[in-house]
Amino acid sequence: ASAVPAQQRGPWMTFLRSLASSKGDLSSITAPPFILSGTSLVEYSKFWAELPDAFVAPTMILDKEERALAVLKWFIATLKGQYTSRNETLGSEKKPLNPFLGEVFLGKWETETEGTTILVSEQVSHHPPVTAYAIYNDIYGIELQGYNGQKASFATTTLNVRQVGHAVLYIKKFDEYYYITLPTLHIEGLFYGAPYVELEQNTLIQSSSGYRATIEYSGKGYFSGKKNTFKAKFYAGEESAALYTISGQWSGKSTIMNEHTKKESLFYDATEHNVVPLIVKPLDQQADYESRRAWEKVAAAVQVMDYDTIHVEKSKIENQQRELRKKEKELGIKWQRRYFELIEDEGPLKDLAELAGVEPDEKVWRFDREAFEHSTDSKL
Ligand code: 0T9
Repeated sequence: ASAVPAQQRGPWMTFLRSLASSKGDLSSITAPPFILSGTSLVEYSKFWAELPDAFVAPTMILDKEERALAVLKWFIATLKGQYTSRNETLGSEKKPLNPFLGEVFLGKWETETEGTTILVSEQVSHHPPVTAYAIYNDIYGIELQGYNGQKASFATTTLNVRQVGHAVLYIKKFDEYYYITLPTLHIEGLFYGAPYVELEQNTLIQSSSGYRATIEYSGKGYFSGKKNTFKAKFYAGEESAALYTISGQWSGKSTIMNEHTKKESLFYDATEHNVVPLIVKPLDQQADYESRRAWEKVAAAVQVMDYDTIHVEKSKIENQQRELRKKEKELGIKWQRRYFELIEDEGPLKDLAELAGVEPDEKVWRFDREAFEHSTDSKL
């Protein structure tokens, strides 16, 4: 049965055909209204810390092995929000709004135990699209930084999406880094108009303490016949025998097996965890380059599936951007990123990437916290 509304079946097939002939960048393809979301991709950075308790938990663990396991648990806990939340709230995966260069999304989580956790997300490149973000909690001394883009390719009925970029978690108290790679994914259910994400391949979490976790993903049927399954191996240093094996569903329950004692226990239950909503300033207090304010009219039109207004309002933003780029060219200047800078990857992260066996990016986007704190945007 198709989830495509009857009048949109033609446009949906046209859209699928343009997906098939597109060369990696999906952002510019127009999709029928029923599949559009009024949320910009720059917002998706929030999924890393919607569970502030899991985010800060590693900072309170003195034992480094236990701490690395807590980082793994937090990471597993983020997956449900990252990859299934549109299905849960909107009925299927939706096509996010394509962020413009310089678009920012800011917010904070306020919880009784964890205090304030801050999110700064910025679109730092438009062609190809790249979003950079920083999330930090000063009370617990933890910070996550990262950036990501996507390379897509279409094969028969699925859309394959490779993620570019990585995330780095830093724990101040132990001066410890965790280098996190991003999984590849594919979009299923496209033909029926009910797209959903399946993760594939793996994620690597390499700690500067030496601990390392590899997480392998699969969709329905590969490991267990259930969707969203994973199998993680947890290692100390260069050792080739895993200390623990963690497996199950990242959107449900997973268990941890101690490879030495062969004892098994519950690792994480995603169904018991409730996300803490991010607090975002009211629209009238936001700058015009802030995501929700900039896209306000488009988002409202998406809500009521008013295709003409979506088109008119989107074009306004796109034309504005074209004008900006033209001006920059005339003046021979480059767009100044607000809170991130592209730097040569020297220092501890390069070593960590090498330790993890991943090819380090030559240049990486890093948060300029001072620039952020000196701006009015830091008044959240
Ligand atoms: C980083 C995440 C990412 C962004 C999204 C592929 C995708 C854009 C990128 C990778 C986040 O940390 C995690 C989750 C979901 C990813 C999105 C799923 C998706 O479908 C979109 C792409 C661009 C589309 O919208 C494809 C067209 C559409 C018809 C499918 C709904």
